[in-house]
Amino acid sequence: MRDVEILGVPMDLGQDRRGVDMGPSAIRYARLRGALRELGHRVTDLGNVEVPIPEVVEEDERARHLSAILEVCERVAKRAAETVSRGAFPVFLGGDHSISIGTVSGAAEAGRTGVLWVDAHADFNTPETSPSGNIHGMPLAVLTGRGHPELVSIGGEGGSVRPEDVVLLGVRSIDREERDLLLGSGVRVYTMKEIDAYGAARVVRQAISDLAHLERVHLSFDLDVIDPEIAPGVGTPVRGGLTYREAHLLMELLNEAGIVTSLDIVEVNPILDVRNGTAALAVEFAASLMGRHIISVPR
Ligand code: Z70
Ligand code: MN
Ligand code: MN
Ligand code: MN
Repeated sequence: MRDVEILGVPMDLGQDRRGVDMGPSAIRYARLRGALRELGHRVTDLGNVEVPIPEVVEEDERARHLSAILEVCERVAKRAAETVSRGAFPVFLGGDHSISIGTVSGAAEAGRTGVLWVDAHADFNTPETSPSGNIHGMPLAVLTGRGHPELVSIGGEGGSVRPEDVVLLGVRSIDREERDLLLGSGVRVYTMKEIDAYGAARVVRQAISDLAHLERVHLSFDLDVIDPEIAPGVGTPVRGGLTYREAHLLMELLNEAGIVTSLDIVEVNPILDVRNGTAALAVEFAASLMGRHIISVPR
């Protein structure tokens, strides 16, 4: 049983498609709190952090909406640090993936923290390499100390996490210069190619052992890692993603390993979704991570 604290961050400033700001509502509507309570956890919903809408914030060419995102992430980091200092397990609801600059930085205040970044994208651009200027394509670079200095400074000097403590899983869309930066970084990368070639079980077990030296691991789960045929409610769908069964297996193996200490659920876009199915999937996966077993066979 864990103390779980839910915090919504309805931010859509990190990318161009409207709708991810409704992600926290969609995930709550899909009964996240009830699902976690049924597993025996004590769950508190802390509500949402206030986020300005794109209509009222300033643009910025190479890092769009920079100052507003910076300001929100600083507040999110504070809230995240409060939750982990209470010994609770935080679940952050996005919003686009730029929120993780705040969530991970705050969670990492509890001590050295690893990151499992599960995403179709690498999110390893900087304002110099980014083809879009969208900050949701930059958070993992920022967290490892690369990119806009003001964003990097949220996690203190050199970033919030060490590249050797970061594993990226499920990737299948990387920009050229982003790729060069990522390959030189020391971050471990398992693309869909490895999952197809070796199977999800083997790759996930390897990822878990890569992170086994850490007492704290943050799971940042971008719903666009799931195949868009079953998870259409995301801003940037990319074909060839994780199946329903692969994603559950990932969560079940993580649950078994017991290594995850904080969670983001990001990039759910209810406007593009079909009957809130993507948010419902997100809740199912969160429940698998937090202890749901369909059947448990004693060994
Ligand atoms: C692209 C960029 C991205 C999420 C799309 C896309 C990045 N590499 N990240 N969806 N979550 O614009 O930087
Ligand atoms: Mn704008
Ligand atoms: Mn992402
Ligand atoms: Mn993505």
